[in-house]
Amino acid sequence: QQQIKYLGVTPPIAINGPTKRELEITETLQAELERQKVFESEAEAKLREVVLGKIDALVKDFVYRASIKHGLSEGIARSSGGKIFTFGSYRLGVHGPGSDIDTLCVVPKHVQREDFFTIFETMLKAREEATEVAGVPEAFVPVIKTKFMGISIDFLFARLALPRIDDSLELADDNLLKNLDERDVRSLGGSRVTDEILRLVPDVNVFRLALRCIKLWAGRRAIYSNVLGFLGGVAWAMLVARICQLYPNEAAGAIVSRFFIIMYQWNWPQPVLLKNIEEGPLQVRVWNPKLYPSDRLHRMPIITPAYPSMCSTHNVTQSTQMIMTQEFKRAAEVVDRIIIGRAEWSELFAKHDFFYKYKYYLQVIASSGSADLQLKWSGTVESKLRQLIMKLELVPTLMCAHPFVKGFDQVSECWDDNEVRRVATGDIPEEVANRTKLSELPKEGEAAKEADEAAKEQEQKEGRRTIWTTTFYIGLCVEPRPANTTGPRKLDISYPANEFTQKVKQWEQHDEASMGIVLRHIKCSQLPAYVFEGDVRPQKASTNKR
Ligand code: 3AT
Ligand code: MN
Ligand code: MN
Repeated sequence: QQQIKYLGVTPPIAINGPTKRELEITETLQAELERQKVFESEAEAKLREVVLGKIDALVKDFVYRASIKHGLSEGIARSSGGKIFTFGSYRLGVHGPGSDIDTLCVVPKHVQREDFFTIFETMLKAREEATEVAGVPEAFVPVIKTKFMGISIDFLFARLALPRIDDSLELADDNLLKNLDERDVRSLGGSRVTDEILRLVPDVNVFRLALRCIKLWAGRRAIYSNVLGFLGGVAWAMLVARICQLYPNEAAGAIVSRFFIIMYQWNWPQPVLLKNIEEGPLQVRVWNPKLYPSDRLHRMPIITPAYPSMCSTHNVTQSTQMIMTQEFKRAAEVVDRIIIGRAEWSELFAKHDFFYKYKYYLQVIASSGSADLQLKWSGTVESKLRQLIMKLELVPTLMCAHPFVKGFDQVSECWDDNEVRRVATGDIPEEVANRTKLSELPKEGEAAKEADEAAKEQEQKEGRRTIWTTTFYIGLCVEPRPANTTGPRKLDISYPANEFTQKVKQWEQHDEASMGIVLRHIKCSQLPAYVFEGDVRPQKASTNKR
């Protein structure tokens, strides 16, 4: 008997094509996604191509100039090449209007990382199309962020151990990673993973439409965030890719339906793999729960397909896993109804109900006196929130600690220390509330510094201080009181709370005088109006009646 060829670590579940109904719901899905504005316009798509052409030329020019600077001859400098690769949502073909283009600049071995943050950054700044050029050389994955002709671009850099980089170069060969700096290996990772995902799906267009649906759904349901213990873009892409492998001839609407059913029933911690994990030429760790106890802690392992394979879902906790599982279930039920014509796709994309769901919430309030500082401080606090979640999960009466996917940034104008203290503890008096507004922090340091200049000027003129706060929310699900007992259910979270504040204060740039961190336990009725974003507040609960 002839063996069927297939992509993935197991044979497909079914190889049939779509039914008439499945084609219909795929069409209505496409239409709903258009209505929800997930696609860019044709003009924007063209503009992106123009931008990519220009930056490809710019990178080649950079390699030439850096080669000359390092003393190479004109001829060799000319033939040194240089090539850009894209990754992220643009490369996958699931980007929306306003998405950035994640771009990797690959250069030959004589061009240094330092050249990237000097020569290339200067060349970018000199271009009139480029606005907001900001290099972050010290990041774990160093990057230059820019806006070019209105399109955001993240530039990564990788130097290969090759004398020249031709346009025909591909990044799939693991041997390319030999003798590279760790940062170069990391920078290459994003591109290698996206390329591999696209190679491992049976039909790229089906994959794209299904993934767009899943991304929109996960965003609306507030479960799209790697940092806070849900899944990030790459993990969602790999899950959808796996379902595509299992139903290689299905239409996108059917893939979405199978996606929710299979993910709801998935036998975690069995990993989701797009191919078998491979060993490779480097002395680096590849995900392996048999070998590494820390890898056994991963609750929902979703493993990247390019060497060195890693777990993309390291941050998932008991609570976030539980919440995602509930969302898979809800979504599977909605899609079931869509299939039989009893619901519309728009219902799948209904907004989350996080602020209606719990009786108690924990506010985590990070504050400081400058936007530039607040950017880093709130980022530090956010990156440690999952450790708080894990500690809360150990509190016996707490069934679930549900982090909300984003913090709310506010600015307050304060007259005196007392007002500053009240703002930092989330206990804002009415008169200060009038001087407080929601205001997203600038995305990067330069813009933050400008905001700080303006604030300082105002302070000198009017005597009021500007205080930045970022408030994160954690929904607390408390075990119901056992029958035939009375009085409020005890919930003591002081231990995890103290431990958390101590942890974040260990940050090397923490300064007690200028940065605040406060945890505040509130009832749902105390939630500030801004969290409802214009929706109606829930009615006062009538639990005491009965
Ligand atoms: P958008 O459409 O751009 O919102 P995306 O999936 O392209 O969605 P990003 O541009 O934020 O999202 O990220 C693209 C990739 O870059 C995903 C991940 O491999 C990598 N990446 C993102 N943020 C970081 C980070 N802080 N550190 C390291 N890698 C990151
Ligand atoms: Mn992107
Ligand atoms: Mn990006």
